Amino acid sequence: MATHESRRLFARAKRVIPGGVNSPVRAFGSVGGVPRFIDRGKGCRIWDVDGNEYIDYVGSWGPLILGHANPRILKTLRATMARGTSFGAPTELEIELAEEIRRAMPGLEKVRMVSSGTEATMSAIRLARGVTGRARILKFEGCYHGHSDGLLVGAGSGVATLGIPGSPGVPAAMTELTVQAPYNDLAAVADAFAHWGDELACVIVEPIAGNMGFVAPKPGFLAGLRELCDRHGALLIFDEVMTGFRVHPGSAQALYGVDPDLTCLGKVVGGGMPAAAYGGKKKYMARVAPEGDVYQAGTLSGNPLAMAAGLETLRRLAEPGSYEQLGARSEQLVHGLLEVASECGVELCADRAGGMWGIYFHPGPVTNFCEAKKANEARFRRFFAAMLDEGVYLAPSPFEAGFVSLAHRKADVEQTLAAARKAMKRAARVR
Ligand code: HOZ
Repeated sequence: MATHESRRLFARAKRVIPGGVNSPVRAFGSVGGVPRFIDRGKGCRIWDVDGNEYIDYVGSWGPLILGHANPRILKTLRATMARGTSFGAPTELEIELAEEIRRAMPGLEKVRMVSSGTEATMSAIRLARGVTGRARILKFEGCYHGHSDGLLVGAGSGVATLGIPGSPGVPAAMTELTVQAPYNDLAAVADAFAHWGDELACVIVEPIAGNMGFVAPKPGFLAGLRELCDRHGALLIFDEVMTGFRVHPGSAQALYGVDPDLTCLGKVVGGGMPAAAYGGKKKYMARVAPEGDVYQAGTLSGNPLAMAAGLETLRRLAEPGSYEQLGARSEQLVHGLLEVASECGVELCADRAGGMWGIYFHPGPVTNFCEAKKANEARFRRFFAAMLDEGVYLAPSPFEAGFVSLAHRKADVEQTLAAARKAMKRAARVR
């Protein structure tokens, strides 16, 4: 496969951009090889600058649930753009998107738009601290909630991919306020509450962990968190940046029937443009400035292009059959990959929900970060590289979930599985 143009651009990028990329995991550091510079996308496919075609399971890391260059999104963007790109003043589109979110997720009685998932989680935590007057927070090992200081502890995603515990530049005083527990371990959370009880402002959790691969919550885990938070006067925050509108029409909170106090959204709600949001119960959201005293602001918050793309995406998703289709595709993929692995004598476990999925080269089950880290990384690297050669673009890290979109057809997944059959044979040679 020709990669000289990507190579050339990567070398050029490294001269002006740290590591040649604008987000660490894109550099292919843990999987090796040259990161593909993308020229264009259409539906479930992308083409790199060397003209190679790939079936894409990254989907811009989740936002592109309708696929690349979706005609409805492009049409609404063109129409919105013609009226101006940003005003720093309110527009009707912001209300429409907030209303659409509340319709689908009634727990978000009020919603504040921001521009990235990092901003959403950071702001929700500030709000939880403001509401409770407490400073400590509890997060789970391997969960990733963006790159704000207090959350870069035991984080998944790029931090796990780089294999680093945290980051220089984060003062110890910030992370001292972050208590950690293993994912899916209610007893550890109960212990943390026993120890820190009236100091914990909130528990923040990815209701399905997607930044250490794909880890589903055990039955009762999320409900148990709800109960512990209620008992100790802490707020429960669901970070649904990844799962929001991805795993169920009402997101993971509807899928598991657990009602958090605050929810963070991102990715899908921006429809491929930079938008994110946090919201929740009115009594808490009333504390957000200017209605309340907890400050948070942003020049491009509620940007009209991002609102228009998000709104059109949510409207398309609300049409009948969307989630059945996403579920059928991820099921076809995961089931097929397990079959291929078993044919090749490779230990693999896999799981999915809606349009989100993940695999581990591990006999399974994987229920937390410690287990996720035991998966065979060398085998993943081999599989990743072989899939790329076969024209399938997976996330370049074993610690990221995969995504299917409404543009992935049955035949695309069949083609992927044919590629996987060859790639798995190559992965099988790695011990
Ligand atoms: N943290 C993102 C995935 N969980 C990666 C973002 C990116 O590199 O674009």
